[in-house]
Amino acid sequence: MRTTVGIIGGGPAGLLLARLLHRAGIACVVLESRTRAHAEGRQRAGMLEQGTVDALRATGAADRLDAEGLVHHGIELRFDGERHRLDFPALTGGRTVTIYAQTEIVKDLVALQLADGPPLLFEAEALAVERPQSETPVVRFRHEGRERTLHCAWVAGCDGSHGVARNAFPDAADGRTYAHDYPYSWLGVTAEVPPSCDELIYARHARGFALHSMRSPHVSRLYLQVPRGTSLRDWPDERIWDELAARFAVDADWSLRRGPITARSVTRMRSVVHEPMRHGRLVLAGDAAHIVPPTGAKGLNLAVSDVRILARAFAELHDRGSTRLLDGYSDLCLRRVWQATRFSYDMTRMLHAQPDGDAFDHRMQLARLRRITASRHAAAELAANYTGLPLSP
Ligand code: RFL
Ligand code: PHB
Repeated sequence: MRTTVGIIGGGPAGLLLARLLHRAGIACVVLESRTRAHAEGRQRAGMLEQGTVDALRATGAADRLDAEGLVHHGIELRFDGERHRLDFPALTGGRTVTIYAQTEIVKDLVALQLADGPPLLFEAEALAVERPQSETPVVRFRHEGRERTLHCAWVAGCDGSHGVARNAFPDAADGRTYAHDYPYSWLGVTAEVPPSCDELIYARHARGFALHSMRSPHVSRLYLQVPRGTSLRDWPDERIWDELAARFAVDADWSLRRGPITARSVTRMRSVVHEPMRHGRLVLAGDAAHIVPPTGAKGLNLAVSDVRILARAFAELHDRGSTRLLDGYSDLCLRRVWQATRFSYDMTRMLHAQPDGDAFDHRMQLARLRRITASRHAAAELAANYTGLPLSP
């Protein structure tokens, strides 16, 4: 097989890149290692920045998002038994965020691509990227029991945090991985029950962090901070609901609706940034290049902003024969990536109980939260980051 851009990974980054390239008249092929059902069913992100919504709209992939997405005008911070709302439009000059599940974005993009897009191969596992520094890189992959090759002009590694594209980068002195581990995980559940709130609740509690999110007016999505290494076996449904209720408890009249839990998982929390994001004719985008803890809701949004920049760079090469934007791709993305990494780190540290935390840590967290709820300036800074910084901050 031959193509212009070989895309490894059919997650949000790979699928959106394929859509953008297709619209720019650039040939590409997407290789996805898992089945269609698996790729479409992975429960993950839910909160989209305005720029992410705009990007999906611009590719014609937002009909269902526009009909079913829930536009949110703020979030609630809970601590010390108090509720504090941050009004995003008032703090940011009119910006909002949208709740629409990553599973649905993937379904919408897969449907479009299979209808009129470039080839998308499921159960096609990339094994290695060869000759990334030559003008003829090759992706070796396994499909239908056979080993095959995809000859490309460029390769985009959109294969997530466990992908293989990254392995083709040399361990050279100018390349580096920066990583930070947080000493806790998130236990996430989806429940068939209407949300107990209109907007997301981020709760700081001495027992640990809790987040109330949603997927639709009938489906809630909730998260609990749990110790690293936690097993789901130790968390029967009753215990999950009791713990959520304790952490969301407020002095005012409010109660948590309970319902059947339909999905559950435990996710490790970490920050990782690989530098640079390009090696020869191999470029990385999304989780393949960086991971953030979910507290700031930035992972999917970063993946989308990477591929928006990347698609523009490929279009400039295609239309004008210039590699100027591709040459600047890594630096431009990394500036934004580090801003999102900082924001996710700060949100995580401010809201989670430190397992070995002393009374001083606790007081510092409360002081940070009080500053945000007391100062319009501090609240505006959080709101600007949460709703999304400009494409090139
Ligand atoms: P993905 O989604 O991991 O997709 C990578 C794809 O590559 C495939 N693949 C391969 N294909 C071929 N050959 C190989 N060798 C391959 N190896 C892997 C995989 O099967 C997969 O289909 O990466 P991508 O596209 O970069 O997208 C990134 C996002 O998925 C991720 O950042 C977000 O889900 C993070 N995230 C959130 N982000 C937000 O912006 N807002 C949120 O509210 C939010 N909440 C979350 C989250 C992530 C979570 N977890 C589970 C980590 C909540 C959670 C709990
Ligand atoms: C989610 O709905 O899954 C979600 C929302 C906001 C976050 C993290 C996850 O910060």
